[in-house]
Amino acid sequence: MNDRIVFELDEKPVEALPGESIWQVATRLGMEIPHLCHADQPGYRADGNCRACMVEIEGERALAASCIRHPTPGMRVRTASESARFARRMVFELLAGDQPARGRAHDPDSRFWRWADRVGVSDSRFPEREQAPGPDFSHPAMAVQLDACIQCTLCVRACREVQVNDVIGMARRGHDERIVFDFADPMGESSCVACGECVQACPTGALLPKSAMDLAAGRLAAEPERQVDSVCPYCGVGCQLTYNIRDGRLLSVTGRDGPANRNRLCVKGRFGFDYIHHPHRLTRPLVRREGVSKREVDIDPANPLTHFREAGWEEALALAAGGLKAIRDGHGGSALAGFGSAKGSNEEAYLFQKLVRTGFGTNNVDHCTRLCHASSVAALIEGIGSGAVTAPFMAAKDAEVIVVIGSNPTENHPVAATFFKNAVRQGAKLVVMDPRGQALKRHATYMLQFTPGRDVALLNALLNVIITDRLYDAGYVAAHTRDFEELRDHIAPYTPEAMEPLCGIPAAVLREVAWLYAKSRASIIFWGMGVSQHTHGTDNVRCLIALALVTGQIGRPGTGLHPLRGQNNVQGASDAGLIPMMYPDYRPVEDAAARAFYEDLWQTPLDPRRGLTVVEIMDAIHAGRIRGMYIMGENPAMSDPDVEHARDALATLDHLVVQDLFLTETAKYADVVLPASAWPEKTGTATNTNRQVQLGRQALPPPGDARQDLWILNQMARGLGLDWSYGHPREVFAEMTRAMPSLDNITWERLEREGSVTYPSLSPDDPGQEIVFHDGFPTATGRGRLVPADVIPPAEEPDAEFPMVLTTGRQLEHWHTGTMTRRAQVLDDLEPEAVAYLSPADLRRLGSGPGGRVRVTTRRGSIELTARSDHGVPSGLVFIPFCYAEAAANVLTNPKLDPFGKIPEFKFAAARVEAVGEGRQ
Ligand SMILES: Nc1nc2c(c(=O)[nH]1)N[C@H]1C(S)=C(S)[C@@H](COP(=O)(O)OP(=O)(O)OC[C@H]3O[C@@H](n4cnc5c(=O)[nH]c(N)nc54)[C@H](O)[C@@H]3O)O[C@H]1N2
Ligand SMILES: Nc1nc2c(c(=O)[nH]1)N[C@H]1C(S)=C(S)[C@@H](COP(=O)(O)OP(=O)(O)OC[C@H]3O[C@@H](n4cnc5c(=O)[nH]c(N)nc54)[C@H](O)[C@@H]3O)O[C@H]1N2
Ligand SMILES: [Mo]
Repeated sequence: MNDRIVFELDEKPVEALPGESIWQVATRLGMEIPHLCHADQPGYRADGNCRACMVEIEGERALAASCIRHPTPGMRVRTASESARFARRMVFELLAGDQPARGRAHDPDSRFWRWADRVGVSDSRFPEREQAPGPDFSHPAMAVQLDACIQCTLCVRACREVQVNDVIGMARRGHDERIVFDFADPMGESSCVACGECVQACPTGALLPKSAMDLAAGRLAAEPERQVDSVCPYCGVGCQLTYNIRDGRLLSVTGRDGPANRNRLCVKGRFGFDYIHHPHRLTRPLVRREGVSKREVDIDPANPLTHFREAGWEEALALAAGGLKAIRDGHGGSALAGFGSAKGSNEEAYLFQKLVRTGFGTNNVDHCTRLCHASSVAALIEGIGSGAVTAPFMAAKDAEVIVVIGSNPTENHPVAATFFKNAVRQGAKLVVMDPRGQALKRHATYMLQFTPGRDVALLNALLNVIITDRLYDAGYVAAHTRDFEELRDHIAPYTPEAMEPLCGIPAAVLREVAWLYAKSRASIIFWGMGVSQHTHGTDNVRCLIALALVTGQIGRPGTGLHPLRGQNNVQGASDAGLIPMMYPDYRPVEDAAARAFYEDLWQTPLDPRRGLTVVEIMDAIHAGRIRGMYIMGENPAMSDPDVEHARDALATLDHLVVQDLFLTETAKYADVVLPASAWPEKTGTATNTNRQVQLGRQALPPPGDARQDLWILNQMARGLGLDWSYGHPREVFAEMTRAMPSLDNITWERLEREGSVTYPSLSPDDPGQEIVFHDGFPTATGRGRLVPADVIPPAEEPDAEFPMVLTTGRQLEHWHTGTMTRRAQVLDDLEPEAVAYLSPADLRRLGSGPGGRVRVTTRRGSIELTARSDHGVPSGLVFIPFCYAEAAANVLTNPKLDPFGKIPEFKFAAARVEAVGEGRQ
């Protein structure tokens, strides 16, 4: 290749890499050129507007902005010539004059002032700006003080080009030019989603995180004393971040350049951390008071002492483990069950399932994956022999067609969504399939807003077109799949014309989408709970797998199957064996060879029968078969379907131990509550949706007498008669690498050094295989299996009494059952009350308006909450987030299970909605 560019930089010959600017070459070679409007960070385009980086180029009269100027062969550049330095100093002097003097600066240590120091400018000869705009403190998380704004437009690029939220823009011209939110709204009233990217980008302190400010003075109050690199505890994206710490508290959080986030964060990752400092944190073990009934759960989490008494660790652990041991010894291990956590580390998840399997003597161990992607994993293991993603979500950048089905990533995987939006800006076509019109709609080439629960009808129609019109990849089908003929024969009647009335999408559109997906150079599918949480969730995923397999849209860059995993560590917890039918690495408990392997490793005989799943465990409690439970880091009294039934089960238990950060709805039924460590208080690994194993580091100690989850697990094991003595998580990780071939070549030391390694990793220096299955699948035959699916109606269809469809899910600001985010001030300020989203038409029909109260009733129960008008919601549908304890959506949901994944139908129930009281129209 002839793209070598040799030129002269400060009289030395240097070489530019392809595409490098002069600034980048100089910086790479260790030279310093000031820069303000240029962020040398992934995703940021150089703009060259501030002129702080000017250099002299021989033969040119004007100086050049080095961040946008590219070298040409033989060019002679001088970065430190007198004229370049003079011009740069002048730029800083002018800018310094245009904002509060350093003594009054909002951030006296901003990038601007640090560069000003380096170029030797401390104040300005120029008069201060007369009419600086006043402060805007309307947003709960961020302060806007445009008197320090230098119009560098970094925040505009952050908002429009990096996170693609399109809120910040420039308005007016010339001297009056200024940044605005939407149509010059106060930030707090704009459509800002509070990702904070603009705050992280701003070089002057014009945008600042309120958490670190003295608001009255309008300035940063404190610099962090120390910083700790870790990973975000919220979703499965796995953003790397830095905690900024002062006085034993998290002052603020900054995004780091991790492989899944490239410095980006969302509102929860950036502004949602103060839950760890909330006064409701449990700081002492609690024991239920003598004689207090478990039907008596009207307990204020601020004051548990009405129903519980405090106890020392020794007593609490003796009671906690002793109660479980007594049940085991009296009724056998299968009278016990455990729910582990996808919010903790891999090491904790591994120890939890080992404790249940070897200490309780049962496989009754499960976790929230059952309510989440259990159906996806069932279909993936059946179809392609592996339950994890075949490609990371970053693969979207190499795709020509991106399909997002039953997933709302702008709210639930917001940082992943930014990369989808980036890909669309680069020319990829986005197809969104969702009954609700969600935020990605704006970026979509096709928005298929189809009938809820009719995924199989929609997807079978696509398969029908692909097979009938011979759009499939016959070579790939012959080489890498089996049972094609069965699928072909099965799919024949599912023509787009036949499916149109079922799924509500015109046949012609179904044909276009089928052609688009099949014929593109590279198509990739992302899916979420809208697909998995149905009694036919496994069938839905079988169709997605079939789409990818018949078209060969898998195993190459820009192709694949990606179930967007939910919890920060649900991939890792599942890999570690927190599943009733599988040991670590998905080895079936009923497989004698697998059992022998783990019996040998753990030096204990193991139960050969598969255990019960989450919802089955609740039923088994009612049936008197399960009497004791250990629940760590899950809140089933809010997250299970038909939650009154689940709460009733919890109240029936002879013995319940709950290990959490707060007195959750679940902990209210406990005999013993063990106060545990939040993610920023522990060190451990977590595995994100991309199969990236990442290291989280402890930033702070747990409060009061709360303890590390790992320590508590050790003590509980000892109480059950196991001789555990795991000290540091690295010891557990070392055992895991012996138990789990998927972790081959990944060591603790490597993670400490590299921060993130993708599995499978083929050698100690292989960063990991991001795209898998380019030449076959880890199935018995090496082929992917095509499994046909029939259209099965939802378990409960609307009727005269319950004429509407209830679907449940999430909001950007809140996490699941709200335990953490409703105790994070910014998040709670942004979404403070329980809401039901209805179409404007239905609201009118109900005689209510936005802000009015509605009662939503299903065959399970009834809740009252505030109505919100949403144009994205089709008439006949009501959407309710399940995070509000005062109006718990799961009082309403249907617990009917998918027969394969055992996942309940959270996304479909027949419901009735009525207005109550006056609407505030
Ligand atoms: N802010 C926030 N982020 C989260 C979480 C959180 O609690 N809060 N939780 C995390 C977890 S554990 C998970 S699993 C993920 C979940 O992330 P998502 O899968 O995005 O979550 P949901 O909001 O439950 O549902 C997704 C979409 O399914 C659509 N849908 C409803 N019914 C149907 C249907 O019949 N068919 C189809 N195709 N779509 C339908 C809904 O309209 C919704 O847009 O989010 C993770 N991220
Ligand atoms: N209606 C409806 N219900 C649903 C869903 C839906 O879409 N609709 N989605 C389902 C899905 S996908 C999921 S994943 C589940 C989630 O259901 P859950 O896992 O039950 O929900 P979370 O609120 O995430 O519960 C996590 C708990 O762990 C605690 N915790 C956090 N960090 C730690 C830690 O480090 N140590 C310990 N010991 N505790 C910790 C928190 O305080 C909280 O109580 O909900 C399911 N339920
Ligand atoms: Mo989930």
